Amino acid sequence: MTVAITRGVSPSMARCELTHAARQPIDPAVAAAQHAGYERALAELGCEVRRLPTDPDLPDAVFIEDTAVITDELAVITRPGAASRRPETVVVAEALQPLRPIAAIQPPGTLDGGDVLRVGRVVFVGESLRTNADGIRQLAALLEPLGYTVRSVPVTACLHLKSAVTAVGGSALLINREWVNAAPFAGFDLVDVHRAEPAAANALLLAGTVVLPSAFPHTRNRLQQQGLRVREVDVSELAKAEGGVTCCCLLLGA
Ligand code: CIR
Repeated sequence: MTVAITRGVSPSMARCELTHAARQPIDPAVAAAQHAGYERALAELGCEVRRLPTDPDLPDAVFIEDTAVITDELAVITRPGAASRRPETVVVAEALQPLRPIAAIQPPGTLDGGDVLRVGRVVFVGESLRTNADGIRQLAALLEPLGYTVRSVPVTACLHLKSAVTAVGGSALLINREWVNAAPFAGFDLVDVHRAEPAAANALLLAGTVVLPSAFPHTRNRLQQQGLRVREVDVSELAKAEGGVTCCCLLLGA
């Protein structure tokens, strides 16, 4: 069974890191209710959901994806690019310790899990404001001996690589070409987000179903026209903190 590790919404979420979005009031209670709905969707899709406790001093803790990169063989604890987020990794490392051999990105490397898009044995890593070349080099040194190919992709127009491109099944990638150059993804079937929904490229593929924010109905239609199954979730309050659907879980065995 796929295990989905999540982390509760922090009461201090309104003080989250923001890069591209303007700060607006965030109601942690609304965010927590939406997060619980997201966890229910993961459970309905067959996951065992394990929620780690949040921390009032870690506003972005709910975005647990950024703290680790997990394969069948290894868990790599990241060194998030935002200094405020580095303490988030402590409880995540403790939770993953019994489940995988553990490695960790070391200074001066930085790496956010949101920059890591794994498709089979190919791992695309965004070089972004959060992930630097040394972090990518360290990840490659850990994964390539295990048979993975690591490819660096420049990311300048959005927060993370997976803000702009995610896997949605088979060889299909959902992409916003205005936020990332499509050239590194030649050979994949590219599904473009709808022009009116630039943030829709962050989708979570789980058990053959694409989990997508309900804010993106035009892109949902496009995915369904491709024969893909879509499960919508309302994550509008989490989106105010620049979070999407990939960033709220770590998956093991997906
Ligand atoms: C941050 O800026 O780090 C958080 N406010 C949002 C992180 C979203 N993470 C992700 O999409 N992987």
